[in-house]
Amino acid sequence: MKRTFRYAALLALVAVMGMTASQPESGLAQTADPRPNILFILADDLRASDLRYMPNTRNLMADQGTEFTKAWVTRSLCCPSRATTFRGQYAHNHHVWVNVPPSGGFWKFYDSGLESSTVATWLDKAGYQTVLIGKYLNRYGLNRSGGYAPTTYVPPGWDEWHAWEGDYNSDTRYDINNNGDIDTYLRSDVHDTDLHADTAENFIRSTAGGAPFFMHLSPNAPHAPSYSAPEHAGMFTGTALPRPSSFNEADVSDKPAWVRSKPLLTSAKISGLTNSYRKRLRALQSVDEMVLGLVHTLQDTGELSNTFIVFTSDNGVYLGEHRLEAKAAAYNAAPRIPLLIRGPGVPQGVGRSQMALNNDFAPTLASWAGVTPPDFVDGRSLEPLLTSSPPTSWRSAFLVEHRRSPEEYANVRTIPNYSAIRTGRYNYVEYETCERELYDLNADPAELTNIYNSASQTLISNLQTRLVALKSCAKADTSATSCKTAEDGK
Ligand SMILES: [Ca+2]
Ligand SMILES: [Ca+2]
Repeated sequence: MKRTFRYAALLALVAVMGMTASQPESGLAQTADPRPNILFILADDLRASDLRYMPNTRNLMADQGTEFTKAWVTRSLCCPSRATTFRGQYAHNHHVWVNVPPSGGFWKFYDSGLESSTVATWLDKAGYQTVLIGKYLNRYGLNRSGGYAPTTYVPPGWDEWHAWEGDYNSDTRYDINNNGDIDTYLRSDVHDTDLHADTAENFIRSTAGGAPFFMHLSPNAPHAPSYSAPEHAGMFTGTALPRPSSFNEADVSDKPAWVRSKPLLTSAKISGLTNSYRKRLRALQSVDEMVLGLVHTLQDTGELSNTFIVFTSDNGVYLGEHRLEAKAAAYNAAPRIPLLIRGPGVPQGVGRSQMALNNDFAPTLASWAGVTPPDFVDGRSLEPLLTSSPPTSWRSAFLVEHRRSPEEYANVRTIPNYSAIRTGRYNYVEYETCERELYDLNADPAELTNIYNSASQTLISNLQTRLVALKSCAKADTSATSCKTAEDGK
């Protein structure tokens, strides 16, 4: 539904109620929709630990909201994770496995018809004003061969559309599809995150007082090459690369062959990672300022108290942990994401250690909007955890999965296919190579010692049984265990 149509509908409603359009604004405000606005902010490749360098976000979202200290994506790669965010499904149920066609990317999502039912279409049908600003899905704005082909296409469910075209790799210019018009911007004129922030603030101001909005706001930061605004150029020039105990893991004899084949990081490699890390932190400063500007705009327009704000990421990345870069593996840093939520009734300044997944985003947004999500959704609403008395029973495990494709870039395609189960205590990984990994996260949170060969057969067999149920779980298929049942282990 278009905004103009909604405004006409609101006027009609006002007329039916015996009021006239010439009444003062307070008369209109009384008829306004009481449902909350939803602002969903999805950073790209942000690590949970990066939040320490985002003071506004910590202050406005963590101190004034709830922080999920164990939030995860179930496939740590951009496009599959974003498909999950829009649909609430594990990758084995939406089948968008990678970033490039034919097994993934925008084209897979489009060709499979998955756009016909997303959190945007659900909320749009319920009368929400929906808007996407920033990155949509990898390969949007590229043709099937990967050539640059900016598009005027707008997927169903979106009333307003300000989507990034193509890759994130031009030092000089970029294109945005603004509601069907392709506009070109110069980096020397406007930094992309700042442009998205302006677009978002303008949208909030233009819709304030009308139907509730759902905004999917997805900056490219801090994804490589981590462009930053000129005013942040001098920051973090001496900041050290984090070196957790898993950094440049000395002994990888316990690890599968694809990790054993990685050499120790050289000092040149570590300098490169340090440089990348500093660029990431600089790029994040505009995201942090964007959060501040949006909260102020919501406050100015009187919408803040009735707006849920989610701040999260599509995946983490490795910065030398286990000698790795990039993502898609099952070790902590890539599937871990930051997750901060504030809004009406959400406890402030508290943490939740229950497992929250990207599968849960779409059903959580639906529950805030009063919409029942479709049967295919695997995730669950996080609403019960956003009260002062969260339930004592919650999922006790979830699945992390990976399927490689020959088209995908080397850091991803060299990881053999695997399915992994994470419980509160264990991370157990089964590779297609028949290699196995098991980490006791209580004794070895850095995942330095694979105990598969010394673990009890009972433990292995319990984890295997649960993994079998998880990797084929599906709600729509009555012959499979539902993902909720498989995660609950009951
Ligand atoms: Ca990403
Ligand atoms: Ca080791």
